[in-house]
Amino acid sequence: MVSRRSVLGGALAATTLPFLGPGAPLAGSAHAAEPTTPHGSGLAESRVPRAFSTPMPVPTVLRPASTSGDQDFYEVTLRKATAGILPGAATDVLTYDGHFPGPVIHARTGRKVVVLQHNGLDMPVAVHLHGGNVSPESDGNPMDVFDPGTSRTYVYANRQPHASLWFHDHAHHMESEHVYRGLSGNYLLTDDIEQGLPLPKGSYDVPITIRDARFDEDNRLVYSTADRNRTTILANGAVTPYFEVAARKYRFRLLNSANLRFFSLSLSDGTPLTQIASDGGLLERPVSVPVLPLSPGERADVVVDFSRYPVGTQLVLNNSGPGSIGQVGKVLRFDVVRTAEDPSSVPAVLRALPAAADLPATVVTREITLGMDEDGRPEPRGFINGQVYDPERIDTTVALGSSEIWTVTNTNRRVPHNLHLHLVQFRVLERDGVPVGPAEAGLKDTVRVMAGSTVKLHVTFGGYRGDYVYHCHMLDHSSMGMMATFRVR
Ligand SMILES: [Cu+2]
Repeated sequence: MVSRRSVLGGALAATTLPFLGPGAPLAGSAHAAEPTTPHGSGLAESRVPRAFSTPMPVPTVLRPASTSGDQDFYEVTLRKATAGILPGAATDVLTYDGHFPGPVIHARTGRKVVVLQHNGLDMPVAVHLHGGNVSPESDGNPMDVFDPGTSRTYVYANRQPHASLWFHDHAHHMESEHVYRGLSGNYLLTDDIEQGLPLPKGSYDVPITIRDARFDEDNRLVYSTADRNRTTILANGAVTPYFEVAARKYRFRLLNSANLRFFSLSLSDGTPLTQIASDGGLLERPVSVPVLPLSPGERADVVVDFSRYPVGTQLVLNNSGPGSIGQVGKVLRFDVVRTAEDPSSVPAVLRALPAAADLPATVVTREITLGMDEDGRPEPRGFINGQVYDPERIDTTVALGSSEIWTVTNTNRRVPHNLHLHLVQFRVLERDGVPVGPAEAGLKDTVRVMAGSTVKLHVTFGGYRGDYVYHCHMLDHSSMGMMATFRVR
């Protein structure tokens, strides 16, 4: 197979991107996000910005270069840029059209989106629409890259219901570093069902992408595989920012774009979050969640009603996931600064989804295992069903339109994983033999699979014939080989 090093070739070596190689320590993989040192970011403590000292940016919405009857056409250039992430300093990042955090594309079901991507970087790239039901030519398969100086047209038919999707780089062996350095953005697909609901809209509907990062003394983003020292938390690209809100309801579209870190999110006053959507769009009903778990690649839309707080209130979005609370325990702070009218509401029923018992009959049951070397070797491998990813191999063949049960087991003793399938939205039926709760019972494309545990999925392979990948979305792990290919025939 192609190694990450050979993919790097001379291309990356000629750039200024630091590459610490696959020999970076893995000892931390058991709790991949836990720091080993008290201030393990590598950044002097004095240079870490004070929490809540910068405003949270709202990502830029891309405008179509042109529109016609049934489609919007976008033109985007992937290029290097600098971002002011740390105080008084510029950090080199990789971007779509210069935007850090990544930009937002708004799409509507039934209306095609065409994106012409120009590769202005010095590495091959592939753009994947995560959660999209997309033809194989436009899926951004890891081996289907386009080179520096060339362009590629991606066509998104949007023949699927509303969902908070996202797009990101998927170039094999490089997706992890590329996403880490900035190559991701939101793709918010809406439809008549969603638009017909009185949920918060416009400036009260805010994407919040959370991730971690590690900086060096020169304000550079440091990337090394399975790095446990990414302990600076970014919300929309800003370090533990504040966000000024009105005393009314907001919809926040939360996305975990981190490579390894699992977040467990909660409000500092103990008020539960009202979760209204998961990866594949609205849940059937809103769910009150005291703590919201979000693994890499997962999305959850929540509504927070700030009208319960007087103006002047400050409310922190906390993280109780792996890691030191002092380093990674705070994500951002909501500052209630004004009152506002609020015509929005959260209906008791958001959409209709078939009950588990009413899902299409399944013809095949498969056992999928996820695992990686846990013995501390310098170049750990990732496996699906015992095999490292080989792009020449078709691991699973499914029939177009058929439904299958996938039983997915994490065979590691300590390392958590998750599983993302391209092309489809699936349903999670069970977790360790127990039916999942309502927050996980909607449409999903990425599911957490904790060490030693098993999830049972119902997957319908609709839309397109072709080859697609499934992989752990801890991108360091997929880079290590925890990826496989299914063919829809
Ligand atoms: Cu993994």
